[in-house]
Amino acid sequence: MERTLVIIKPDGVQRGLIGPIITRLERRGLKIITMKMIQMDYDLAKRHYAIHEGKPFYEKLLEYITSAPVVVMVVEGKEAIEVVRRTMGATNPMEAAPGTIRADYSLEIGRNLVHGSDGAETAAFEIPLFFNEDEILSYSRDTDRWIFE
Ligand code: IDP
Ligand code: MG
Repeated sequence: MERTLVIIKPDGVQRGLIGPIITRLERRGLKIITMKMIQMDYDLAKRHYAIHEGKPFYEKLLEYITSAPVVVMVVEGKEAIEVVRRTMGATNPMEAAPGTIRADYSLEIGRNLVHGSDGAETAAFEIPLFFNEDEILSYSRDTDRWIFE
């Protein structure tokens, strides 16, 4: 089982899309193992998006992600990192495949609703930025055997 960090960004919360976005993840069979609503401060945003420092969109990205509350969660499943990325769709909603969260609910790259870790190393770096290990729950679901072979 793999873990990945998912953030419903400020536009997702403001637009009332927490439910629909979580539904997309849940109905695929992914398991939410911790979740909370926070407003990211500038320092946390800088650490989370450190990899993008110096890029033209960096300052606007920090402004966007800190502008209002976000919902942050850890999602678990087989190949959860790739599954979440594919469920979200391409970074630019214009290029995202129909049926993905970004394609179905958004239009612009700077308002693309969701974040998902892009690899195992990234997930291992990002999850502890938001959660202590004791906040992450370990539980089984009776449906797991109907989701995982
Ligand atoms: P990702 O969220 O699909 O992993 P990244 O390349 O890691 O995409 O970029 C992080 C976030 O920065 C994007 O989700 C998007 O909100 C924002 N972003 C990326 N590229 C641009 C851009 O060219 N213009 C404006 N915002 C961008
Ligand atoms: Mg990324």
